[in-house]
Amino acid sequence: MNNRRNFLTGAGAITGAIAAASVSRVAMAALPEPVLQTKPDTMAPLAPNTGRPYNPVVTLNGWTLPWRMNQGVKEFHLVAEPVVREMSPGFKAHLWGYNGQSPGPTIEVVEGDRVRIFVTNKLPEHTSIHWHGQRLPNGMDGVAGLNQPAIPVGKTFVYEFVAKRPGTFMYHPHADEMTQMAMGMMGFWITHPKAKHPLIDEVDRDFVFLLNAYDIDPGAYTPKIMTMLDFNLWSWNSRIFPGIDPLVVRKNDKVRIRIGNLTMTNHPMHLHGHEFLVTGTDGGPTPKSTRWYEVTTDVAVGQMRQIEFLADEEGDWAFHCHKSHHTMNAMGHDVPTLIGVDHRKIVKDITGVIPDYMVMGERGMADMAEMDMPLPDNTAKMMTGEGPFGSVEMGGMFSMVKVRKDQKPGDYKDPGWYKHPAGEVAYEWTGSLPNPARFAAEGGKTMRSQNMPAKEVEVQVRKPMGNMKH
Ligand SMILES: [Cu+2]
Repeated sequence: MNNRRNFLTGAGAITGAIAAASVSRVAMAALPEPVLQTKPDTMAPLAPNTGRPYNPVVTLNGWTLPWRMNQGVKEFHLVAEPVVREMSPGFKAHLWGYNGQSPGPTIEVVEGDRVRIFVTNKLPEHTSIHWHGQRLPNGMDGVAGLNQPAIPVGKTFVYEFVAKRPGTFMYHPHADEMTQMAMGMMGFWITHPKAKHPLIDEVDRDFVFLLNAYDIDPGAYTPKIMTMLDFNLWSWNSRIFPGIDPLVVRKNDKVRIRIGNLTMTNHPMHLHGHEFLVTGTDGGPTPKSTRWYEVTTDVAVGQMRQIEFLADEEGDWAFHCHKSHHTMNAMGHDVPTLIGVDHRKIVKDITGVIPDYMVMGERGMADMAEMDMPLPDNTAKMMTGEGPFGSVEMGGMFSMVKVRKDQKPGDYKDPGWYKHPAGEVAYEWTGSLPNPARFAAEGGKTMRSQNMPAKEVEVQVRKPMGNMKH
């Protein structure tokens, strides 16, 4: 019997002798116990207690996978399986992921580490894992059919390679990719530098999260997998605001945030109150000469961006995708918005006949945040974040960087809302409001038009239009 084949046919078939003969010169006793995590909380950084030291990352609403050292090899065990992910409090989705969660746990290693990852397939169909961005032997790249046979249901495969270059990477299936990624199968991989690196600064806080998206009908539990662009849940690490934890930092901390995009569209990520540098991409750290300060950086499909800034302004600073449709949650009501149309008189009559009938805010969409409209069970409310001054009117890809001078080093606990110093909050003007003079004199124009239209034209913007599934 072919030893390698035998080794690859599953956990039951593995013995130390066969493994040693077929896959590696390093003897392998047994599979490492898979570690599972079912809570969606942000776990404390996992300080390495074996192997070489490094400064661990913090996975937003996620965790880092523990490993075991086996004769100098870092061994991890990923289990691909159906999971239930709480996407925000009270809203659970039936996804696929790894080790009890979607996304899977973050894997952290050090440049030069020899890594062995056992992947057990508990999905109802075959799978594989592609180690997005890594330098590795071709047969370890994880494209089913091209680099390896797909991992059949119930079987365990082994990937083994040296983490050659430091940087931020992702992992995801490369077998029935459309389905499996739409169902939430993905995770982060960090390779820390082995020594001081001229382009990689030491930071006080190092956050990671993936941008992902789902199309789950209101009241349903399972994502629709055929959707290409019209997703209705825009998430970070399969969480939507207000279910996304804040990024808590101490004033004057040097902060790094690593963002990977495994959705089908780009996301301009925007930070308030600070300027950042893009210090890394999929290809590793960026040369210093290419760095300039920004407040928004676009993360394209399949890309990773690493941003860094000095958190020297106290406060609760918004951090979000700048596509406004991506900071909303599910809208399953196929009703056009009619801003400016007063429906009050007729709505009462219609709801008597059609209980679900709803008019989308004739004064804009802000009503939606306050209106406690009846929703099917297990539906994420559209814009529900509640701040210290009322509704934040945000959902989806939104969180905050909370900068506090009294936050302890290494403490990630939410400090609550920022207490603004007296006189530092925008306030209502209660004096008189003079009319701008030019309106009366010049009809609102600083220069007269030469050719005025014969009839006055006035347009109304209807926004958003049509099918509101965002
Ligand atoms: Cu976006």
